[in-house]
Amino acid sequence: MQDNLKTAYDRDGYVIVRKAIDVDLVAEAQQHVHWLLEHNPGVRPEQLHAHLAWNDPFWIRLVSDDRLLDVAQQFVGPDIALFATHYICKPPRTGQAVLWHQDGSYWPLDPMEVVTLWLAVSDSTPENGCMRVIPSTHHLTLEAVQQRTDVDSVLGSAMSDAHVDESKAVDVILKAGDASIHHPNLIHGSEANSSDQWRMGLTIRYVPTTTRMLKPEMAAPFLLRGKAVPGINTYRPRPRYQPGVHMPFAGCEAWK
Ligand SMILES: O=C(O)CCC(=O)C(=O)O
Repeated sequence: MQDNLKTAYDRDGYVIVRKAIDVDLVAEAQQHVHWLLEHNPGVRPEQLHAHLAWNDPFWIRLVSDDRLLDVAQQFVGPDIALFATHYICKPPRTGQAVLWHQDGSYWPLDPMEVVTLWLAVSDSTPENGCMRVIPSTHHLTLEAVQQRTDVDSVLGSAMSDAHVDESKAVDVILKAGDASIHHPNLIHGSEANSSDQWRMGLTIRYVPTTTRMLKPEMAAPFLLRGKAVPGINTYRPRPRYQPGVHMPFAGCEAWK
């Protein structure tokens, strides 16, 4: 595991981690996306999030994988909670864009100490709508977002174009199993999927347990490693695996 991630992150507001997880776990995550879509007809593949994770042992197993927590620990320290997690999966040809934004503009967190690990569940390329970032914009303050109805998009909102210098944008090109980490103030987004391939990504928002989640009903608060801080956050119990209810996965017996 790379242990010098913080230098690039502090400079650029993001950093790439190659081969964050192995091919078997990637395959299970891909299977999970299709399982979720089958069990939630009517939910767009860009919108698999929030309460869907609350009672899903594989989802919590994935976000609490030790390799991912070891990465997160470099940014948030040893006491780690999950704040939110969202599969943003763009189907071939119809997958929607994510308009330019800073994550922190949306988040009820106090303080805004949080890091996103974006896990590539498929290859992520300019053609299929990989994430695009504007390096070093994490030094900027958070700007308000406005509703946008002129274009189909995952968030339905964006920051004002006045704050975005798209000529400086960089494509975050990842292989399935790689991850990128980004800062809550970093300006980023992604294009629609114009290819014949799926683009699957899982956002995982890790916080130190000193960060208060002000709207837990909208979050996925799980204690993943280390200690909770008394009086800060109420964590959900880990979901138990029930055959026939949940997707089976390697090691699911230990989650019963
Ligand atoms: O998945 C994407 O294309 C964008 C991800 C994003 O906006 C985020 O992680 O905040």
